[in-house]
Amino acid sequence: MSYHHSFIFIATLFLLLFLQFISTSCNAQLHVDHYINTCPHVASIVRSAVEKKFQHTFVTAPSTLRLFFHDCFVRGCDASVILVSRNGTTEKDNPINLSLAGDGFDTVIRAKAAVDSVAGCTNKVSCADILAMAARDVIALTGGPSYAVELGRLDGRISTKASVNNHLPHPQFTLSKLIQMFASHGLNLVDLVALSGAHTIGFSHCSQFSKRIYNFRSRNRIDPTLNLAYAKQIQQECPKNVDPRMVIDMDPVTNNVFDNNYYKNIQQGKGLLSSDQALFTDRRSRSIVNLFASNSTAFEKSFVIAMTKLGRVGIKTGKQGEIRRDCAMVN
Ligand code: HEM
Ligand SMILES: *[C@@H]1O[C@H](CO)[C@@H](O)[C@H](O)[C@H]1NC(C)=O
Ligand SMILES: *[C@@H]1O[C@H](CO)[C@@H](O)[C@H](O)[C@H]1NC(C)=O
Ligand SMILES: CC(=O)N[C@H]1CO[C@H](CO)[C@@H](O)[C@@H]1O
Repeated sequence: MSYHHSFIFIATLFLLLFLQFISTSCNAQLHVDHYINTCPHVASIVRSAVEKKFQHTFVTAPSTLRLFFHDCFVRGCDASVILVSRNGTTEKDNPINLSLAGDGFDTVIRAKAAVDSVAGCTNKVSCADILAMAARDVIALTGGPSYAVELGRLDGRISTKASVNNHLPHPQFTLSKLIQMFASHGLNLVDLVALSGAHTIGFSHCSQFSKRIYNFRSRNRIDPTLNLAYAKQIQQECPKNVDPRMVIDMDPVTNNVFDNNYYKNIQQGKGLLSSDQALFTDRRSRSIVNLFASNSTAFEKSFVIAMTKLGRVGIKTGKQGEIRRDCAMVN
């Protein structure tokens, strides 16, 4: 080979490696303007569908936000949580789903229909991206921060009941266990504390905390980290043989507003779930709670960063996924 030929050979090799690098880095990454050419107005189409549903029922907000979290923690943000099966074997059939309000699923189905009804957008936007945008919209609708959502996720084809086990945090988890589970998804302690602030809106079934008010550590007593007056209040709302469908506010003060009051509550022993209160009881996270309680800008900034990181968990690109025509079924 002449000097000239080997130069061309090496240059071509470098060019190919470079192109491969570019294409994999683009495929592996999400972009806020992913739909700029295919469906440029997707964000406003989703927003108005979500707004419409929110005006009909407030539950739209907490149920959609929680659905996004559950989707991302189980097999990544791929809308696998929305898949249904005739034989009842998908993620949403796991008993934990009892607490996933149907309105969250309905929000995505409606927003998808709105997107598909716009010429050019039909079957161009993934259900996973629609869920990520809807989660952003409900946060803003309840008074929280708004932010640009990274897009370009594909929808997964697999959803199993079993994959939910060991992938979602339980309200009885210790802080160490929570830290471990969030870290396995690339989320650090600040992200954990910030994302837990989502419990500033929404509802919890009595069973999620009844041990704390009636049978703490299998003894007939109240969890000592609970504010006593608050414990008595939630005992009133959740008497011993309460209807299992009964739910109560997660934030006893401003439950319909996405604010930093969640952190002020847990400073006072008014964290409804044991996992909420643990953020203040444990010294490792207490200073973060104190910061978010005193500075809502700091909370909002950290929350947006953490939501963006959450939205990158286990995303599917290329042959790993598809754009579902019907969010509830694989193509
Ligand atoms: C840190 C670990 C977490 C635990 C242990 C946890 C646990 C729970 C539990 C037990 C409920 C009550 C469910 C029910 O009975 O209906 C709940 C509700 C909720 N969670 Fe979490 N969660 C955690 C983190 C998150 C995160 C990261 C988000 C979102 C970013 C989130 C958003 C919500 C919302 C919005 C609700 C209210 C749902 C509704 O009203 O329909 N949670 N969570
Ligand atoms: C349930 O249905 C899915 C297809 O919808 C199938 O792949 C799976 O094997 C079925 N599981 C059982 C336990 O029948
Ligand atoms: C609150 O947090 C923001 C953002 O981190 C920061 O810029 C600001 O200085 C803080 N405010 C106070 C009063 O500490
Ligand atoms: C919304 C939903 O799919 N709910 C189901 C959750 O799981 C229980 C049984 O574990 C079903 O009865 C619900 O229909």
